[in-house]
Amino acid sequence: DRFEACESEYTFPSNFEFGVATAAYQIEGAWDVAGKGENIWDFLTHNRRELIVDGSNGDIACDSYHKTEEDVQLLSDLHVDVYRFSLSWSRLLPGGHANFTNPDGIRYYNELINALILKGIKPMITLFHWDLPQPLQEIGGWPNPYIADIFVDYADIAFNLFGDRVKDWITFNEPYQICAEGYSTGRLAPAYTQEGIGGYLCGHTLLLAHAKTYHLYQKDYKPTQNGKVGITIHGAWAEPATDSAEDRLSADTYVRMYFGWFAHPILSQTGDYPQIMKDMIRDKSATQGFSKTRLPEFTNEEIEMIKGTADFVGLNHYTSTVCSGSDDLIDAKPSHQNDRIGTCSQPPEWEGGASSWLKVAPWGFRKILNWIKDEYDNPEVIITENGYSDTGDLEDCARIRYFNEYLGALLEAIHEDNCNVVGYMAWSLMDNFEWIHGYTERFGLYHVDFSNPDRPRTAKMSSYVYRNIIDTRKIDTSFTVGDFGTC
Ligand code: PNW
Repeated sequence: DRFEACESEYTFPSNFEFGVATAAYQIEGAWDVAGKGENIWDFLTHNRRELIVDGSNGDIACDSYHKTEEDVQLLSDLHVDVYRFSLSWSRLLPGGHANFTNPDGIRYYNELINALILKGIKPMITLFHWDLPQPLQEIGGWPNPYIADIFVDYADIAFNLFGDRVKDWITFNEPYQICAEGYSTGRLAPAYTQEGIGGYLCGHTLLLAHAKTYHLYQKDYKPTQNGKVGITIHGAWAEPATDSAEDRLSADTYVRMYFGWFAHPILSQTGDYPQIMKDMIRDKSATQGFSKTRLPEFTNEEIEMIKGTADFVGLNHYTSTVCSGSDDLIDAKPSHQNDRIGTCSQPPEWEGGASSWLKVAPWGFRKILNWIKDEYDNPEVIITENGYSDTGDLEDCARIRYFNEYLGALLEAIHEDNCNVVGYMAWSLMDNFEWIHGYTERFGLYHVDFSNPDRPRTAKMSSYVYRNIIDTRKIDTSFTVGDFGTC
């Protein structure tokens, strides 16, 4: 059970890498400074303000664009080995295309990378964390297959500019969220609602863009730069409500059609989308009167081209869900939800964070890690995000408990189950713009005062707890910090 997990005497291996993660749009601000182009989050927050719960935007956010030295100092104070951040595509290539590179974007990321290296912190770059250049949206965004090669051009420029110093690359952050939320449910930019159609077209382009980028790196950069390229996939665990075959199938299908949508083509022996996903969408599409399946199909060459294109798999994990029920074709409108089997939800009694979807279930972390190990022959995994939201208290005891419990579950997965996890990034370095939830949900180890134009950062209690874990490689549930009370 979860309390046992945090009493763990296991330690993190000495070469295990700890870090924190952020994303450009959520922290940088400076949205139109020094030649930066407009992206889909600038556009959405400025033009569809009603979609953001507090009507806010990332125009200034944490103002990290102007605080390179200060933020690198925070990272140094935390004793992290790695800092995972994303590049703003529009800051580097204002129009999205490779024909014009913005010198100020190059300067800004060079200064950040150099400052990190000076402090002994390894930069890990996410090429795409949701902020597509608006001009590329205007030609259709990710459902347009031509965007794949435009992305590869952008990646090429980034490898070329920064790859001498950056050895850890992530192509995409959470393709499921980019596609299903951006083009199907409409909960993320560009907030399109082509349910059951747009998301699959988007996913198809992303997989091709990812694989082509991987091969570009192998061919042109790996021989001289010798880094690694991976992809970050969001993976919630789905637990069957009961032991019935029906509930187990419902939960299994959830994991395969969510995490597996992007993991299977890249990590499995056979490649391509998961069989159950192809079957479900083909059958439902036929019933719904479509002439062919709504899930695009890869050619055999494409299947081979995508297979094996990850030196590591990044896992973003926060929570779990419970699934039950059988396939129900009655009133099945096209949607990703209806393409799965049964329904999934989180029991109301589960303790939760400020984000409605974030319920605390550390045992699910261990289970998804074991599922990945068993399904894909124990690939190298880096936890690229894990964290807890509240409303911003400095004495953030619930966050501390969350980290202790989830890291305890991770220790068990490493030591008892042999899961090949080599690194862990906490989300997030500091409170930031939490997408459609604006500044109402806070994930930071550092507090940011968004009412102060200077955006001062203040260490929360959890930052000291996390530093102690990094220093000692152990979880100490009784760890306390001088100025704070006890949890
Ligand atoms: C991640 N879920 O998204 C993103 O990568 C971050 O940018 C974001 O700030 C962070 O989590 C916190 O929300 C998620 O459905 C998307 O469980 C979906 C889920 C969780 C996180």
